[in-house]
Amino acid sequence: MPETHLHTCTLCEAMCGLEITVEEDRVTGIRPDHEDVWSRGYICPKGAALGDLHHDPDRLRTPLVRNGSEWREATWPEAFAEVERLIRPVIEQDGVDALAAYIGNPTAHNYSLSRYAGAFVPLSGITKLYSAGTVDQWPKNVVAASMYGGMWTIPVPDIDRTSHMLILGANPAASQGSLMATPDVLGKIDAIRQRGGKVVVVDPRRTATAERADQWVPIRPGTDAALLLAMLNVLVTEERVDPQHLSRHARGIEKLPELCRAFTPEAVEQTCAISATTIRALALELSAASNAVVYGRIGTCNQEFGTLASWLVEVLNIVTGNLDRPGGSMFANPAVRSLATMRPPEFADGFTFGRYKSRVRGAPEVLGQYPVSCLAEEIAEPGEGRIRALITIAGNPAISAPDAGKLDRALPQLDCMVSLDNYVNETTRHAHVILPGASALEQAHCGDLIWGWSVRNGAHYSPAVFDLPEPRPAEWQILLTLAGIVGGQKAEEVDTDVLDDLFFTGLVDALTKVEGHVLYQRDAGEIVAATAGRGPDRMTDLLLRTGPYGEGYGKDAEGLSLERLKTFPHGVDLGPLEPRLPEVLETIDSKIDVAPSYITDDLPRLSKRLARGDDSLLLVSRRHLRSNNSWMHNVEKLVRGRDRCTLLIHPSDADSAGVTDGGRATVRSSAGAIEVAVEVSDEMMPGVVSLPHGWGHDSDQIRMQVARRYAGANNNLLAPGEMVDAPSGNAVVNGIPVQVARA
Ligand SMILES: Nc1nc2c(c(=O)[nH]1)N[C@H]1C(S)=C(S)[C@@H](COP(=O)(O)OP(=O)(O)OC[C@H]3O[C@@H](n4cnc5c(=O)[nH]c(N)nc54)[C@H](O)[C@@H]3O)O[C@H]1N2
Ligand SMILES: Nc1nc2c(c(=O)[nH]1)N[C@H]1C(S)=C(S)[C@@H](COP(=O)(O)OP(=O)(O)OC[C@H]3O[C@@H](n4cnc5c(=O)[nH]c(N)nc54)[C@H](O)[C@@H]3O)O[C@H]1N2
Ligand code: SF4
Ligand SMILES: [Mo]
Repeated sequence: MPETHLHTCTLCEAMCGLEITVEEDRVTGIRPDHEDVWSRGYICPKGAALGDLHHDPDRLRTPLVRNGSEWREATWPEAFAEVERLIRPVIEQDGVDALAAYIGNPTAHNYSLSRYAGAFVPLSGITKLYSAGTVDQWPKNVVAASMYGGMWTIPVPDIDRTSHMLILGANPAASQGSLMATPDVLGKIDAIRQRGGKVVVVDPRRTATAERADQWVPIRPGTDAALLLAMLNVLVTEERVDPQHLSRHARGIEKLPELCRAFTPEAVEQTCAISATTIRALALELSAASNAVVYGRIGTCNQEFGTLASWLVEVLNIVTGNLDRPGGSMFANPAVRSLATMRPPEFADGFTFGRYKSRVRGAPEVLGQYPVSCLAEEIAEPGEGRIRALITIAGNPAISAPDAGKLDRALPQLDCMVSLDNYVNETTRHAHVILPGASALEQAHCGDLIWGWSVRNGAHYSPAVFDLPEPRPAEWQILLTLAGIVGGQKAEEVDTDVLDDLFFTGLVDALTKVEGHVLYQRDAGEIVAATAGRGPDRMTDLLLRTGPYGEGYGKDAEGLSLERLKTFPHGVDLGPLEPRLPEVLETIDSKIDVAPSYITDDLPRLSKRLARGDDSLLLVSRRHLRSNNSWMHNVEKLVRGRDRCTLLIHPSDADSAGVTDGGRATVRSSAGAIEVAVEVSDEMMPGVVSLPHGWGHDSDQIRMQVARRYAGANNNLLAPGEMVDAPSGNAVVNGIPVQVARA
């Protein structure tokens, strides 16, 4: 008899509700859950492929231990013993500083990892952290920390109510939205237009999102900050700066006129490749709309001026009075607060940056991390403080990090590399031990971090579809075991329940000391005793009960607990976003810092950019609906068909380079060269070429049969590792100077 299970898709921020049919332990169908209160029947082809991922014969279900160039399957105790055998001498000789962790993107989406990455770090004592965050949203984190006092206090477009949306560097037609969690973004873009509003897309490529909008404004990569400053300049000159209710909550607005004075539309038009007339119109339309929102995403982060651009997105929303107002840019209020959003103790007196520097290139730390491109040299460069051991958690930096070739050459130099991952891929092939996590269907799900930037408030719990087969540990147990081993315990003696209790009790204890928290001055022992279970469920129960809609351990009988949430299989809708100022602010004076000097100090670098000519083709990245970063190319039904790893190039540039549609091209940068198929299209603006990221599965050491047949090429071989956005250290993978020639 077929059974039906409801589950949330964890692949992207849309968090779609799925209805999964299982017959004899096999997924036989995945359809949208039309009753899901959040996604209301929306789904994309990736969600429908969760069954293929679950049944993928290449997905690891048993730990692998490397023996020279061979892998052997190991039991869990053997695998952990091997970790201990390799890691112990490194720590004994060089201390825990010789050990680094790399945390990848699926961590944010995975029930175990999202909760326990935050436990793993303090329990293990690891100090060197790298993550996909510095090839992603680090500029946003710097901006949010500096302006609002929380690195994850990132406002989200109120897309359901806005009447004017200016989108820069995002293509939700492929990505489904990012730092803007909602299903069916394109449907919502249509709805803005249907209610008489306007949508403008600023992007070097006429994307499918731009096609759906009212206007496409092509922009030279990396110049969004200049465009936004010029828009600000117009608002200042035309006396349209009108922050309204925000004046009460903000300081530093008066600094803005001086900061943008030199950036007139005429001063930036050549650099941005956008006419002064268009820039004026963009600014005036934004300020004239009854409500409006500026939204910038990866194209405005992964670039030379990522922090300035991300800051200016906030500034424009503030000076037009659109922050924290319906139809503008608002703060979500997640039912389950993510531990990642709690301010680390080292920043108790406010955020500072560059407290210490990386060993090899002297890169300043930003929010506790160095640019991910430092990882390769920190491993490869001999000397005191060298990284000798690495733990990767759900990450594939050998593909996703800039200067990927350098990292690929550095990883084999590690004395110990452990990967918590479901595949033998470009990164994990270098590991000594691979510890497989669960498939998305083998674990329950309840989102936390992602709800922090959702366009409505809500909560959703879905039980696992399949039990995790014995004797496989859940990923939170794997992380705790690794923490125990790194912390000095013998592998066979690590008791994950003890560590879980230790972390949980510590967390509860800390919350009872936070003034204003529901648990303030409550008895920690009683709270712990009143929270049943273990692992992510217990953590979720605590954070749900103490969250904004929680029952508060006896304070509100109607409030949410995990038990109560489970009675809503299609999720609970907690309503549209509501104004949250000033309560959401965690700056020292509870005001928005509109012009943080740490960020505005970077303006001279932008001024210099205006003087620089543009004689080279610039490379940008793109995504595709049927793929997810680097790791879903092993699902035949998602990858078959026309080659998607192609170089998009404008006809005039194709002519100059001597390449033709369907032919092959060599793309070269200062970091490396790759060969790809050419797709000539006027959807690119002249002077800019585009490649997808996440490809390059041609190594014969990976165990992904399908991906190897659709290998493509890795565009991060072209991204020079030293190119970073200065204030955040975020990688510049958009706007790389390249040469294109016939292969
Ligand atoms: N050129 C260029 N580079 C980019 C980008 C770009 O736009 N252009 N985008 C950047 C961005 S935004 C990001 S987020 C990064 C992503 O960078 P990464 O996070 O390093 O890369 P992913 O491709 O997401 O790799 C995820 C890994 O997790 C494994 N995995 C998947 N699910 C699970 C799970 O449930 N448990 C465990 N344990 N493992 C799992 C997969 O097998 C894979 O190895 O790439 C960045 N790199
Ligand atoms: N299907 C699918 N969905 C995904 C992912 C995936 O790999 N596949 N990855 C997920 C992840 S980890 C993330 S972070 C999100 C990212 O979500 P998005 O931010 O929507 O990412 P992209 O779809 O890559 O769109 C980025 C756009 O920026 C443009 N761009 C490049 N450089 C510049 C520039 O300098 N200025 C401007 N204005 N535009 C520029 C590119 O042409 C591209 O159209 O997507 C998530 N969702
Ligand atoms: S849009 Fe697709 S990948 Fe994203 S959550 Fe929905 S079904 Fe999953
Ligand atoms: Mo990302």
